Amino acid sequence: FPYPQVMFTACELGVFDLLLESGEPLSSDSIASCLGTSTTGMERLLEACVGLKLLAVEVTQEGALYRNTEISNIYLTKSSPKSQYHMMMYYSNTVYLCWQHLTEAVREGRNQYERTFGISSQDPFGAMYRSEEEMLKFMAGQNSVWSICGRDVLAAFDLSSFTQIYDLGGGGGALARECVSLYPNSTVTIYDLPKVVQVVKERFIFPEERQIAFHEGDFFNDSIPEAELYILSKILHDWDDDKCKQLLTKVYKACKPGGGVLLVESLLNEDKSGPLETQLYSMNMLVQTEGKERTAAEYSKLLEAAGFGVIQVKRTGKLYDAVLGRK
Ligand code: ASE
Repeated sequence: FPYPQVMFTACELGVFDLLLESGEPLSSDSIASCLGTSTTGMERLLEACVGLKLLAVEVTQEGALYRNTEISNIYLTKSSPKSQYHMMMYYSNTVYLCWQHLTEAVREGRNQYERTFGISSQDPFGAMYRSEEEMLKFMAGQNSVWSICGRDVLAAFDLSSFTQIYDLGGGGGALARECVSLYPNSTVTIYDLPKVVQVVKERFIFPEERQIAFHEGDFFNDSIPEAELYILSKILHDWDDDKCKQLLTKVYKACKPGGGVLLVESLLNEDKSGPLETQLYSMNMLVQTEGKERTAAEYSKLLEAAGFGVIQVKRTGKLYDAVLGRK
């Protein structure tokens, strides 16, 4: 049964936000009337959320009263610093639509933008960024995961000797922000497509954040400036081996001697027996991109093919891991 849909719908309707703001348990009728939904639908949604332990219920003389659990307060309310609300909305309104065509994706071995949205899938990011609204949802969704594991991936290695850092495909900038906070002597330049950079400057990074700079470009077709460290966070998993080697070779040429590249990815076990989360991410890469999730050995091979020498791997125990290659 589609458990996540229950969580997505409760998020989208604002159930968790309302219960956080109210500060006291509420009845199903009052939640329905505050959120402008049917009572019969809301009652069942709340009961299912209790079953999923996203809400707690307390039965009083006036009837059932609902409140948030700790998990939903932390992750499912919009205003929490660790909110995953935007990721939920991206999954609910985009990712899950592509998954409707998983069977065809497996038959054909390619992403499902044409079937799902009626748009060409030649250029996956052209398709993913088909409107400014879609692009914003993706950027906000991608940002939210770094509130949970941004520190872990950046602290996996001591990066304090690198002061000039480029975050290639840095998107919404949340990882860049974590990076300058953890390494106060560093400057991080977010390198991304012009339309992404314009939006990140307007909506996500404030001008006061002086350690963060911007560079508009397409890393496959435009030049990559010289730097000491390049972060490629969830970039290689979007592309096939040829494109990955092409990009890494370009990064290697641009990289200062003694510099390096930090890959931030969700690593598969060497025998691909897990983790389940990563196996499912890899299926998601099939329906949405041209890439896949890989093992540490597979990433090491790609790095070596591009010229990188000493390669170190750190598993964080969270969703995303870190691989460092040195020039
Ligand atoms: C990408 C990351 C994601 C491209 C498409 C994507 C995510 C969802 N769709 O680089 C977020 C991370 N989730 C997964 C499944 O990797």
